[in-house]
Amino acid sequence: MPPIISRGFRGRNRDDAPSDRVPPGQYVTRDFPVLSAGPTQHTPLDQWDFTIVGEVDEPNRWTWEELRALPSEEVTVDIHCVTKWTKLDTVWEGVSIDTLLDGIETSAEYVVQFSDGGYTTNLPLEDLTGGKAWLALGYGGETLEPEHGGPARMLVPHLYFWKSAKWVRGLRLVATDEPGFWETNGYNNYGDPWREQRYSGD
Ligand SMILES: Nc1nc2c(c(=O)[nH]1)N[C@H]1C(S)=C(S)[C@@H](COP(=O)(O)O)O[C@H]1N2
Ligand SMILES: [Mo]
Repeated sequence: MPPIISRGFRGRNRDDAPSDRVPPGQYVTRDFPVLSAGPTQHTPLDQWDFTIVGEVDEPNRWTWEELRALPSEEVTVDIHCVTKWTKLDTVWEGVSIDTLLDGIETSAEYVVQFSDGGYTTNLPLEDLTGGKAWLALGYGGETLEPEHGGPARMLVPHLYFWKSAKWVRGLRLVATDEPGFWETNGYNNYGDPWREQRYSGD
C-alpha cells in the first residue's frame, strides 16, 4: 500500500478510537471482513463434535447438543487481524476454554487448534486458560455465520485473529510446540498484536 494512503488511514482512525485500544500498525474498521485460507466448511451438526485429544488420560468429546448445554457467557472484545484491521467491541457468545478443560489432567504446555478443512494454529496452553479464550457459538446476538467459522470457532482475542480457528473441531494438547498453518508459512509463532509480532522474526 502506498505510504500516503497508509498515513491517511492512520490519521482518520486516530480520531475514531482511543489509541490504547488500537495496536501499532492497525486501523479500525466497522466492517467484519471474512478471511479464509480455503472454502467455508459446512459440517452437519449431527456429524459435528468437539474433542480435546493428545496428552490427556482419555480423549474428551462433546456433541453439538452437549456443547450447547454447557454454561456460556457473553464477551465483548477487540479483535486484531494481521492484515491490519482491528474491530472494536465485538460481542460473542461462547463457552470458556476453562470450562472445557475443567477436570482434564495434562502435562502438555502447548495446544494445536484443529479445524474442518485442515486449518491448524498453535499456541501455549496458558494462552487458552484464565478467562482469555472461548469456543464461540454466537456473534452479535445471532448464531455464528458459517463464513465467520460457525457452528463454532475459537476466540483468542489477545493474539492476532489467525490464532482463532474457524470451524474448529478440537484442541490437541502437546508437550512440544507444533507450528500450525500460518506459523509454517512465515507468520510469527506467537502473534502478540501489541508487540507487532506479525512475521517470523518480529
Ligand atoms: N479454519 C480457519 N480459521 C481461520 C482462518 C482460516 O483461513 N481458516 N483464518 C484466520 C484469520 S487470518 C483471521 S483474520 C480470522 C478471520 O475470521 P473472520 O473471517 O471471521 O473475520 O480467522 C482465522 N481463523
Ligand atoms: Mo488474519
